[in-house]
Amino acid sequence: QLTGDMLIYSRPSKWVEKFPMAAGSRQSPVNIETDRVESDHEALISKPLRWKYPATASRKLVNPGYCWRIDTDGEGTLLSGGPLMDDVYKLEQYHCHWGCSDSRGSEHTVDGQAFAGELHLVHWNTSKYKTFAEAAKAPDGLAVLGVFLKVGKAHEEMDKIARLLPYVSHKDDCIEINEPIDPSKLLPVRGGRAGSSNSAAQRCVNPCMRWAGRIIRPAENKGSQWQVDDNGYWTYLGSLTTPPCNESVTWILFKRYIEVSHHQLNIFRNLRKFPRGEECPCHENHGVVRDQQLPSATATRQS
Ligand code: BO1
Ligand code: ZN
Repeated sequence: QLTGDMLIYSRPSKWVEKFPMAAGSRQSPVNIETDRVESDHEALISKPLRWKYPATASRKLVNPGYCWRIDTDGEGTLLSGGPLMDDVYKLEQYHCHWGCSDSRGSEHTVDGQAFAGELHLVHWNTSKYKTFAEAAKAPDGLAVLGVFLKVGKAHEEMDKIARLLPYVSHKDDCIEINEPIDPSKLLPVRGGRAGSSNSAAQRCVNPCMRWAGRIIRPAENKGSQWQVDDNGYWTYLGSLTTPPCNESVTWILFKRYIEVSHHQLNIFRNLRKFPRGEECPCHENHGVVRDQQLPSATATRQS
């Protein structure tokens, strides 16, 4: 009998017993087939995606036993536009998924390829709901911004987190964050890119999966100005990737990846799954691509 957090390490087929939603029709993660996504310029470009994350919003670093997670106070944070239209979402927390080797670790895959990790920035819709818990039950309640991690050079902002992880080495460890950690510095900058196909050549097959051509981000050193970014993101309606698997997430996955070092990933892998006394490391914590029950499903099974 699997209980509590250990359920997270089991298979989705096991989750269903306790969380019927895990058998739903918009489960995440999915494989993104880059030549079968819909180019929805009109709808998505009319409301460019934009975000604002004051570094002071990152309050606590937590080891819940299956990842590292930074809880924010949400103050001054904002995600809006793109598939979210005019609704304003606030950042609740961000956390990371990784694998036991550098060749796996992301939850979503791109044309069947996994990345070394995947960062998730979890937001909730403050325009429509009063609390995160209430939003988590609604089909348009949550928005998760996903960033693929590739092994390369060490990431400066990620290093601030990596340096703090020894203080939360065991499950249920938690520390207050005193130095500013800026989540917007964890988002991709010019250079890397998830997927190899020419985005202009993409066509519509999966009605659930869309491609957007434009993102707007705050210009560097110019707080109030927005900058256009043509590399874009993939977006689709999905779910939390772990129990309770709520089908409440608008997923927004950046096409471009960020680089982290092998050493930084090893620091993640060294986090412990259990409270002090038991020393089982969290070598991997990524979910696998889920069966999709869409009318024209493009998601593929992964064993
Ligand atoms: S993820 O971003 O899809 N990997 C994801 C998965 C689970 C959660 C957040 C993001 N969190 C869960 C909490 C539960 C809570 C639920 C929704 O969100 O761990 O405590 O019940 O309410
Ligand atoms: Zn996640």
